[in-house]
Amino acid sequence: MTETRLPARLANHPTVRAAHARRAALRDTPGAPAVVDAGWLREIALRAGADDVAAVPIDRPELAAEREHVERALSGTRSLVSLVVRMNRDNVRSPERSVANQEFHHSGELVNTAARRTVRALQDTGFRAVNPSATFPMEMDRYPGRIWVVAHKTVAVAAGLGAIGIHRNVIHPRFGNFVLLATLLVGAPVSEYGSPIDYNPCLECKLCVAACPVGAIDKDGGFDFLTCFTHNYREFMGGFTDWAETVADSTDGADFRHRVSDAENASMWQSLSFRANYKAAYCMAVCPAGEDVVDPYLADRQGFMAQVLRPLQDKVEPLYVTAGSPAAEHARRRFPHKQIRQVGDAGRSRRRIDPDGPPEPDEPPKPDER
Ligand code: B12
Ligand code: SF4
Repeated sequence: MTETRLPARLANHPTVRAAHARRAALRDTPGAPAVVDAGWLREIALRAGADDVAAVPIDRPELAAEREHVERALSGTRSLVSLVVRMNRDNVRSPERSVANQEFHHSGELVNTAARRTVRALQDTGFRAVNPSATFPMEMDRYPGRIWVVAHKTVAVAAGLGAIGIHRNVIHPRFGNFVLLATLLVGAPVSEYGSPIDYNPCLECKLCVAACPVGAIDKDGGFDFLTCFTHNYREFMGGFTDWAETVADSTDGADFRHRVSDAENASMWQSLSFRANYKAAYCMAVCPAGEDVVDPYLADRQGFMAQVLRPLQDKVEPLYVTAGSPAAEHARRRFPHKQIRQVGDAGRSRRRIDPDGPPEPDEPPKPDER
């Protein structure tokens, strides 16, 4: 590091003297780090709560789209470190939404904590590092554009911690898709990097396709972002805006209650007061892939479906779809016992700024269709 000449007043300040002393000591320590030791990093991350970890250099071709975003969060990023935290499978599989949501929220906290603790250890060893949020909060001033700082799935795949299944979640070779991910941005090289795995743990069983209540997952691996966003994220940004507009558009309390049920309002209150709750995640719940996960499926496939898939398919619940969408048709055909709720288009603000996006729907949904 090049030293700039400091004015005497600053050079004699106790903080500056202490910093100089510490730097000198570090210089004199044999093997003072210029490179993060991969073994040390792994141990720190596992002790911090991660279940698996691997690093990847920022100049890998598959990370090209991440570079400008990562650079904005930590200029001079050299390596990305992917952390994996396991979720408890039967919690994610439970048809009771409060059980699954609790698991997602708690695992989100664990992965954020593991990431933050690892960053603290890196900092204290002399490295620059940041841990962008694993889930929310994100950069909402960019909404409806890319609001996430770094794409954790892309990094995990590049680092060799799994591959993307038909449902577009990362499947870890051992833990299956029952994992949440975080990424550390580090301003130094790491001594050893991971590489993509040479097979896909996805079994192509298509249970995820059968489980999604709004047909967001195509059996060939296509994923309809807006369909998932409209239903699963009903109580997140897009659905909330639609809900607020419904409040504004209602003529009085009775009209509002006609449009939105008490249970839906209570659910929105819960999401706003505690944390936004997902409506599904059934694709993840039913996925049998992964060495630690697959046994019950292999032992009795019909039994697995009866125990895991069917309760989610049978659950009576509202399904949020836009009028005339393929999701509305899918829901009506496949899940006639569920309540179809036609809502405003959660993705419309994105379309307003996207000239290539589909046109606005001709008419907003009528109250009696909701
Ligand atoms: C955006 C996002 C979503 C979007 C889009 C999902 C997607 N397939 O990308 C929505 C809201 C639908 C979503 C849903 C879910 N998500 Co999400 N999500 C993210 C986020 C913020 C970025 C994803 C990403 O990298 N996309 C880019 C590329 C890599 O993804 P892609 O699949 O190739 O491309 C899709 C997107 O670009 C999307 N898209 C296209 N245009 C637009 C425009 C906008 C504005 C947005 C937001 C997205 C979008 O559609 C593409 C087609 O698939 C990450 C957190 C993070 N910071 O990384 C979590 C993350 C991917 N989500 C996660 C989870 C758990 C879920 C849910 C299970 C949540 C739940 N509990 O229900 C569902 C699963 C849905 C599914 N089958 O994918 C986990 C996945 C863990 C794993 N094992 O892979 C992550 C990594 C969060 C975490 N910290 O662990 N998610
Ligand atoms: S449910 Fe089956 S098809 Fe879908 S991602 Fe998992 S293993 Fe692949």
